[in-house]
Amino acid sequence: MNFQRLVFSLLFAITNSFCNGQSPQYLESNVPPYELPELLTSQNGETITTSSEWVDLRRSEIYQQFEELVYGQVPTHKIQTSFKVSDLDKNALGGIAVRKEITITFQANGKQLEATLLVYLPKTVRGPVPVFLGYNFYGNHTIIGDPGISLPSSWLRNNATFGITENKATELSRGVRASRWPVLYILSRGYGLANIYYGDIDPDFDDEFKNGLHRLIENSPKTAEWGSIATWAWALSRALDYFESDKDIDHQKVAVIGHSRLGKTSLWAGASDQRFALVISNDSGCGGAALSKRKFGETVKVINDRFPHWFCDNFTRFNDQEETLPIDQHMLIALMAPRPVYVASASEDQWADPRGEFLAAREAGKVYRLFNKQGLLSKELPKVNAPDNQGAIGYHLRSGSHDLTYYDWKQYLDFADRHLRN
Ligand code: GTR
Repeated sequence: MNFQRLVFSLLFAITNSFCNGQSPQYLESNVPPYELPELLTSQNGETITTSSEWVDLRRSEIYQQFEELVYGQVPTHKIQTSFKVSDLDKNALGGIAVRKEITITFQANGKQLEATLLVYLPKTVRGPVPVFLGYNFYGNHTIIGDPGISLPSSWLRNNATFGITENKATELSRGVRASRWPVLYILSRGYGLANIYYGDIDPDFDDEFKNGLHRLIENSPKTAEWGSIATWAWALSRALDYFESDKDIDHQKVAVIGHSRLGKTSLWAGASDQRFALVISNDSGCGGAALSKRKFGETVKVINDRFPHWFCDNFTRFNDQEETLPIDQHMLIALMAPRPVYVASASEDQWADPRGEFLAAREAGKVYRLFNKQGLLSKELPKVNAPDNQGAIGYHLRSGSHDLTYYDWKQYLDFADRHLRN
């Protein structure tokens, strides 16, 4: 690890523990003894032995528990969604790509909200192309220095380094997050990339659900209703609705990807909407791929205290009570079965508990076996930069810090080639 990264990792750990008022647990020897809830035993004690028993019975039991206790149900109130291609450049990025912007309009109770879906498609590929779909943290214009991308008008988190002040997007931040989105590389591998700024859907701060999509619905969410993660996940499905109407996109080959809180989001989107053909969680940690019962790094109480708007209120019942959770995150990963799913961690990202992410991904393999699919091959946490990715579940522990890098993308594209190109 170079000196700068070491300092950054230490600062990150110190800031996190400082914010929490309690020090995070980073010692394997202090992980409490825990028992994972059984994937293959139904609530009335039946053992699940076939894929159809999983599909017909167990899957929905587990899904409902996550809905009620962790992420929250989508309110029954109907939100109308419509799409309009608001910008099209058939010669983008020096002529190698098609760039589209689709304005998504959400309407309910006479109010409306607009979000912009940015799509790049490679011109070298004929016919509908498979696409990676994900959210960005600072605006679509930050993913590549393309002057044609429109700036978001919604609230942004200030970041002086990125040229964002007064919570507004400026020209200065074009391309500042290009390292996370290697657009040219993705296109060169024959895939499209679709992106939405997550704040277009729900600005990421606790305002008691007065902004974003929540503003369209009169009442604030009930204890089992959606927090921001479920809201972001729901809107990813609306992007998928749009793909079904776009003949340039292969809507049956859409990989949903997210980093960190947006990795939690991609997992919940993949669990909620089985049209997603491949699901990728990059460094998602607590409330994502990491097992909660290990209480390693970020814990349920810490995440609920710091981000009260992310999960449904019921999740706070498990603050410092992880042992009473009737589910754990291996079950979330299992909800993807038999579709391919990839979980990635980073060696310096102990806050997200790499081992807990690996163990959850490995345990989910039990369900894949019902479908005659191989999960992870490794019994122990793989070494850094040695991916375990030959089965339908992929995992790697990248060297380095909490980030989405070219190395991660290379693994995802190779994995997608194996699963989406047949
Ligand atoms: C951290 C949070 C993590 C993760 C991360 C991120 O502060 O504790 O759960 O979501 O933010 O999204 O970058």
